Amino acid sequence: IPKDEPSPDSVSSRLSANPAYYTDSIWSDTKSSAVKKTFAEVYFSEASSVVSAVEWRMVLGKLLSSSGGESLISLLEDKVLHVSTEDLLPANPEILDGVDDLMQLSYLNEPSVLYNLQYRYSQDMIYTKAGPILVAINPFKDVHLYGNDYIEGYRCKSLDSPHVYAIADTAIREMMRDEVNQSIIISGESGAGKTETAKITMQYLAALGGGSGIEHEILQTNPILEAFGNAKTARNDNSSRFGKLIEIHFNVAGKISGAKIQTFLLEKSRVVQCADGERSYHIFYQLCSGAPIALKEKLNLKAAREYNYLKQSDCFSISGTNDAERFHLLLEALDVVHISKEDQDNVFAMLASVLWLGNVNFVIIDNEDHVDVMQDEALSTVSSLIGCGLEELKLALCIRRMKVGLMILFRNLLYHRDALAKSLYASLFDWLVERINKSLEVGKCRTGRSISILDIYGFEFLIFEQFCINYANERLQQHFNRICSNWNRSFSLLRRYNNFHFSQEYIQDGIDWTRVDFEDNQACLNLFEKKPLGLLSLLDEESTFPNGTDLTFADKLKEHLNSNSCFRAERGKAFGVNHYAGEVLYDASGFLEKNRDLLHMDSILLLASSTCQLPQIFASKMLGQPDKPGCHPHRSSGADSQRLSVAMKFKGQLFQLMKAIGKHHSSLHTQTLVVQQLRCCGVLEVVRISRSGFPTRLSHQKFARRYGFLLRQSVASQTPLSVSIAILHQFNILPEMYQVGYTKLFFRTGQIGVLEDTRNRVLHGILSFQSCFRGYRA
Ligand code: AD9
Ligand code: MG
Repeated sequence: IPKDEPSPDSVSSRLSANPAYYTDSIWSDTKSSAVKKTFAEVYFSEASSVVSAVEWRMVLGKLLSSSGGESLISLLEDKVLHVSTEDLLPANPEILDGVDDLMQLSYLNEPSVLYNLQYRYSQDMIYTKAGPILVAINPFKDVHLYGNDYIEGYRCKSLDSPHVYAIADTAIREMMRDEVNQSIIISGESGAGKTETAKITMQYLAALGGGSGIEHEILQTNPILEAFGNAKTARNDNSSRFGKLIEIHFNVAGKISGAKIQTFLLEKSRVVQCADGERSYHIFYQLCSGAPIALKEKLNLKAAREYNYLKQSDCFSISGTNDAERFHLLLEALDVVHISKEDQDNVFAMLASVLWLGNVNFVIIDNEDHVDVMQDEALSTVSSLIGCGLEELKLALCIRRMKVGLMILFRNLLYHRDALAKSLYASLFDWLVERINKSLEVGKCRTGRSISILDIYGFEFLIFEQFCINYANERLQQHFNRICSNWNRSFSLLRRYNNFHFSQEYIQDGIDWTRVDFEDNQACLNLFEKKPLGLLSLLDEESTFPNGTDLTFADKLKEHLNSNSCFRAERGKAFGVNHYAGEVLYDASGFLEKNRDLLHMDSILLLASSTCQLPQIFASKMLGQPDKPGCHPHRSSGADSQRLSVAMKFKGQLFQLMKAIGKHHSSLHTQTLVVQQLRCCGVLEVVRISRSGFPTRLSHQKFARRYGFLLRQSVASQTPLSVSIAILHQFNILPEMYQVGYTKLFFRTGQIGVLEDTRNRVLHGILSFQSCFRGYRA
């Protein structure tokens, strides 16, 4: 649009008349006009898939002029367009490109934060600080940021640089110095890199606190728990399907003395059912491809393709992963945590029995309204692997005749078979964690010093397990909000003192300080926890009704919760919950069944009658010994063993967890680039609070070098410190806006922007002059 292009003179005069945009770079909202969208696509074509995921797109341009609510901006290739001034956000001067703490940005807005993260990411700087938070962006490749050299670099150095090692180092130092337990909470969406981050953190702690050998054991728990608790999903080839809190204990000398692992809500349903292209737990494929011939024969083990549970999703391998090799690494890890060869064989027998159970089938007996178990290889193998008689097994799998149609009876039988498979697997997982904990047991000389790392699986959509996990994330968010609010309070004195300047900052930065307080998610938590009319109570109530179905549950929700602002009624079995991370639509299908999680009493008695050790242990746990604090299973008078509902058990665990991490000091890592996640985790809010100090720091040398030429008098013989002070005076920077340190200058938000603008204009003048001069000579 060339005719709109203003003359350079009018640009600079408008710029100086418009101090709000003195950096003359701005972000423009491209959603509001079709013309702008074209530019946006050109500009951000590479990133468009990421950005469009949250329907958010901003491009960088230059402000040419601004009047009457309209602005003229230039984009790439000298394209110029009119936009509403309201749609513009100020961008930061170049000198702040890629700052390692978002607190240092002169202008804090989403595009600036995203630009900064992208700028760093493009140079493999995957970590960025945001005040007390460490943001990590998944590199999806090996970045050379880890290993012994790096560990040595960070060891006890109290470095403030953005790295997960620095976070771990701070945790150790503060634990030792203040004798306060520490927690590191890792949050982010599925595939964001939480588990990898947790492992990197553990490696650092092990390197610093190692010596006794126990650190090696602790690290070896990772391949074990990943084999049994991780699976390939659509989003992540190694997705954790359970939550984990590992507490690493230290002695008075700062050396690791032991550890304790707590796990949450293993996704049991994956054992019997998984979506196309996904896999069941890694261990099954590892066992099938890696077991030595003798073990295969002993367990009558076939290839993964032979098992119904594994073949239903038509996905057997993960590119770049060798399951057989992993199996051998797993055997080594099991040795390290002192699980005997005999116990290992017992574990593999249980795994094989789960696989074979999936192949057990039923036949409809002609002319009788009767369904029977098919007597085949699957049935006999299960019976020998579980260590029970064939007849007992048949009896347990065949429920008594019910007055229902044959097809329903058939379905019920499959359901009971799957329930046994799921509960065998879940019991095995719990047993394994218990055994690992025994091996890592903290010695008698407990010091009470520990660092906990929480790696809980991220926000996902739709089904029951995710309903529980999203509830847990909601609680964690509240915990985080509280930490930050406390932190906020500690800044409030400073803020009151500097009230005047802060209000100036608001105007310059476009910062809305009224938004600094964290959005409260109590309303959503109430929606879950309220009694008797909350999501969890209603779910439990409906689960106890014999005639309750997923549909009656969904209807009840709509009846009682419709007026709740965090709840949205949908058609059929669907309902929406307004989480802090955004609205999530749930499908109540399977909620009741999964919440009841019943195992038929016949199945439990079958396990109890086993001649093998593991099934016996599992059965006795099911029959009433509380296997975890907070869970008090009891035997009901009915035919079924009625345990605490899954949701209530999970709630109990969650409260314990909050109690545990509530006592600690926490720091929080968060993952991924997407703006929505930054919003979810309140990253911008934290940075806003942090910025009430003096976030921009420059050494005297750098400052003098960059701005010294602007001084009217010669400074050739002066020290960088005196040059710096002369610059500050010449530009009338208010004393409240900076602090002079021994080696550095500290500035309040936005100050560097003013100086940069002056510098640019002077430089621009000099360059124009030089080009005229060259033209004349030519
Ligand atoms: V889930 O909620 O358990 O589905 P996570 O745990 O957030 O998820 P994970 O740590 O498993 O994600 O990371 C996914 C993949 O990203 C890993 O398998 C690695 O291939 C990749 N990744 C993550 N972090 C790093 C890293 N720091 N360096 C290199 C990484 N690769
Ligand atoms: Mg994970």
